Amino acid sequence: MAGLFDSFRLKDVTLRNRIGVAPMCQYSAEDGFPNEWHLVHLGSRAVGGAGLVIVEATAVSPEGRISPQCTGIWSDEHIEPYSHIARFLKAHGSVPGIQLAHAGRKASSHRPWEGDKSLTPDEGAWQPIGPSAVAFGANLPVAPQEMTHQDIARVKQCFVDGAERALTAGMEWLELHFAHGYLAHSFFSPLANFRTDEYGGSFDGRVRFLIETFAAVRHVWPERLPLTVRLSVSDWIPGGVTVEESIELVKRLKSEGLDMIDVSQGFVTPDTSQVPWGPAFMAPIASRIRHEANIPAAVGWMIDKPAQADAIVREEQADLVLLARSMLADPYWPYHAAVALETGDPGALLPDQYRFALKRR
Ligand code: 8CM
Repeated sequence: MAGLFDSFRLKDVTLRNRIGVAPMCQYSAEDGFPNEWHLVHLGSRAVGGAGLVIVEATAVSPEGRISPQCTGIWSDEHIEPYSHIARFLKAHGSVPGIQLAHAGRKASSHRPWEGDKSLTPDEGAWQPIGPSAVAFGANLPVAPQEMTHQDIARVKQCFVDGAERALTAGMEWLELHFAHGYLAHSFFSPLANFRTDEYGGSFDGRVRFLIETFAAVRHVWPERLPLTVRLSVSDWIPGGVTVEESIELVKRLKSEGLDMIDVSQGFVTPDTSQVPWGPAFMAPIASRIRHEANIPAAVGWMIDKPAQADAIVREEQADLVLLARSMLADPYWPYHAAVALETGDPGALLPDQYRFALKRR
């Protein structure tokens, strides 16, 4: 039975342990270019011992950014700084991954610490797009423009181009962001998709954009490298996405070549009142999806204790834990977890520069 510090192989990629840095957002880029901040932020977590480091939600097109400061990969000029990051992560024992994203109707916003609300035209707002011309609401009151078939084809191609650039940059693990109310999730959810054409309505219609985008990316992303999807598997709102529907979607994605499902949840509307928050609350749901769709799974949310993360892996609820806040609080979370669990060789997670000094006597 595998534990948190056993290696994990998916396709031709082997992670040194079952701990990943979840894709987040640093809201610290200019014109989409990652910079020294991103290198140090991500690099520190590789030095801290993570098996997988996923670069933040990276926009496949300028209008797909959440904020003007989000990273992007919409031009060939973006490739070089990502290759720098990928090289460093790999040199320190982590597999370099990246999440490709389009914010849909949640685009054109201030950074969270600057108000977290829609930009105004004089602040440089742009027109968000989405499946239907219905706003997220609350802090994001701007209605998106309903996407035409031409828009849909263009954005799919942006995901494909982004995947090719990520590969050129040396990324070895690709995740598509189909969660948290951003573009793909807003196609999937009946709470955001009110289309009457073939991209809306029935389950088949609502998953069409996701399946087509995934299949197009799989076509260019090498078979030997993992391709995963982060999915909001429940909207926690009556009439929204359910776990049962998500299992059916995961099965269809699997038949298109999905290698792992990254189980997430919620945020397609501002109503979070029914989210069953609690320690590792998504782990039992990840377990159900992992078993019913028969596919490797990653899980996050409110996982901060080493024993809890280890139990999730040992009980086969998930193959990987993806940590966000815990990693922000402690870049050395994997090293500290190895010390706490007294498993393996914690020092082996550290670079030479630190290992010799921190050698446990
Ligand atoms: C950023 C902000 C909010 C989210 C996010 C991110 C980045 C990645 C992700 O989710 O998966 O919900």
